[in-house]
Amino acid sequence: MLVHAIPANAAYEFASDVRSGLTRGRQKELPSKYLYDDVGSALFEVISHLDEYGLTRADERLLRRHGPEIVDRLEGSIAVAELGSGSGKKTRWVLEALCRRQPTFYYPVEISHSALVMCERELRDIDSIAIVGFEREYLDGLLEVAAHRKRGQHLLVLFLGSTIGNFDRPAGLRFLSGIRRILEPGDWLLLGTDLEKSSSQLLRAYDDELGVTAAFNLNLLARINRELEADFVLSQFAHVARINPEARSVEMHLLSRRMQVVNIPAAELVVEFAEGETIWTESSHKYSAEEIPSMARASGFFCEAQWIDAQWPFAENLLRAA
Ligand code: AVI
Repeated sequence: MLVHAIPANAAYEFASDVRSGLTRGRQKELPSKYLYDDVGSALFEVISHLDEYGLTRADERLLRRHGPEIVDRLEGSIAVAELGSGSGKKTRWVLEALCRRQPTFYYPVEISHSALVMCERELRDIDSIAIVGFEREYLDGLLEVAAHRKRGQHLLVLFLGSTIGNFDRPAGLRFLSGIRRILEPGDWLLLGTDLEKSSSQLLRAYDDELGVTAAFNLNLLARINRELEADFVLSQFAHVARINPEARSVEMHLLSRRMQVVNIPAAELVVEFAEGETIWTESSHKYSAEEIPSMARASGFFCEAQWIDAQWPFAENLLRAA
């Protein structure tokens, strides 16, 4: 696989995001994209196998069952870009259906190098596929993919796994509009969205018994120790999952078990934590099936079709660039 690698300023950006997130007045915060270094990506892969976390399996079930039907709806020659490919396992069903029809370029866009490598290993056996990875932020990568498209070819963008839910609602709409601006009329977006479910089911999904989600969350502090020479003592922080009913989301926090001071030399920062204070590390927004078509319209798409899983409320939405 050809991989276009990440620009060298990533370490500076990480230090500066950590500095601004941990010096916020009311609520300390770290961007959830930093959960996915090599360790975090591997832990997320384990989460997707946990009984309590049905999201990834629902996504994959829908794609396995409806992949050929999804592909039948796309006319003409298609190239596929995937934002946040992860291991690539669930993408196989769409790619296999498309590759039976035409030789296909597949462009995974990922900030995790190890996830790109995993994805290539998972999918390279598909006949008539060429894989070109972009180690980039989503929209930067998509811009480059769009520049590679051939005349008359349409793009199918895959944004699966309800990663859209990790944006708040306004930011999610801005992100969809950002995708739309890069696309041309007649291009496609296949959007996976996790649907609303009971608080108890959500709390189990985001605070599993084995403690894998806790490790996934705490790894963010371990990453700051590794990459920014910080001295977080992991046992002095606890993973917490919380429902936010107004935002219709479940949040992950890291709670300081006592008053403590942490040094982060590479970010030129010394941070104080009060006992019980939290760092907000992620929000996962949940949707009603009915709100997706209006989100699509508001961002310049038309919702052509929607498939909902019978076991775990999750929707696959096929949007056409209007
Ligand atoms: C990647 N993303 C959609 C996952 C989610 O459910 O929000 C990340 C995750 N966080 C905790 N468990 C899984």
